[in-house]
Amino acid sequence: MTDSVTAGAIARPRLMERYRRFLPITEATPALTLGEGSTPLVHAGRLGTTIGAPNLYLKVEGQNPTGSFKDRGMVVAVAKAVEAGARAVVCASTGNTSASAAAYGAHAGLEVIVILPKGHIALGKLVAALIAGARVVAIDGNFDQALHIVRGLAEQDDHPVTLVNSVNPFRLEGQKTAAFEICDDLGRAPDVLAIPVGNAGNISAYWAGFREYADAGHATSTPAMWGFQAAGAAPLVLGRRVERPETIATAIRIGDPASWDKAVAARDESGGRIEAVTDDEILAAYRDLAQIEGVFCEPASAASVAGIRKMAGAGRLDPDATVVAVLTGHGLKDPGTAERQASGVLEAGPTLGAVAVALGWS
Ligand code: AN7
Repeated sequence: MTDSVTAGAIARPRLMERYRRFLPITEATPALTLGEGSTPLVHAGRLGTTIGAPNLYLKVEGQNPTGSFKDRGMVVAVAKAVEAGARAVVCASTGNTSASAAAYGAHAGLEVIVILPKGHIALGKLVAALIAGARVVAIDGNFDQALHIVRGLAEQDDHPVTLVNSVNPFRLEGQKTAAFEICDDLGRAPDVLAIPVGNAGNISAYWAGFREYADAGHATSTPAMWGFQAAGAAPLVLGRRVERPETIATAIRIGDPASWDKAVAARDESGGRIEAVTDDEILAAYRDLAQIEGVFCEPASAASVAGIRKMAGAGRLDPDATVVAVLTGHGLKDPGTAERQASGVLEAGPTLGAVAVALGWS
């Protein structure tokens, strides 16, 4: 582990330092960092105007070190694991948690074990875990079954491992800092916070963050929390577990969210909603984010913008509302979906004339 501070780390403060007073950090907590947090809040005026939400902002969490919001919680969870004397960490994952655990575990010198649903992990996530040296076990089952297994592994006395899924409370502590950043950047809390929901940890963390920041006097209001699930994996919308969740948004292919009760509380206490969006709606938002705003997120992340479009279209969004959509992960995580959704490469011979023909100029 390193204490070094680079020039970049000064411009972009360490998450655990910036919000130390809101985090469970002690003198004994190692100053772990890979440069997480302090991600951009981008005004999406063109796309927002198109979909009926002109004051739409994007919280671009793909700019975290391993390309997703998971790094905010993982830095705290791994630091606290080191503080407690852990030698190994374990998680189940739809991909991003494993990439994050592998990186922070490597940086801290811990062994990392990840259990994944075979065949349903986007390539960029899988290779990130593997290159960092994590031991990866793919099961013939889904995320919910993998989470059940890692809970069991974490209870085995002969192989002590710390569980770093979002059932580890330090994960949500770290993740709530994104709500602080949004309030700091806007100078106020948004009216609506739109967020994809899978295992339901992040919506719970954001709600805790907005409440704590308001309680501390840093904001005068809290947003309505609008969570969006994929239609084929929408247990919180249906009010019951989904045995066989299916969606192109593999990150949120989860049928039995661990933070179910916290997410429902976030929805109800904030005057919010949790709704479903179809894979087609997700993919349309995914393409539009890239093509109209230049922001390339992964499919699951686009559920937040798909949801805003759907609610605005149904007349359920005040067009004057300040809306923040959380884009949870980077588009490069899932190159396969991007390739299938994008237009193809034009080919031409190595001459000006041939290229002009390929471009339709002559
Ligand atoms: C890009 O990596 O569950 O509702 O194991 O990767 O807090 O689960 C990922 C979840 C949204 C949903 N967007 O957040 C995992 C995992 C992206 C994600 C979610 C995930 P939660």
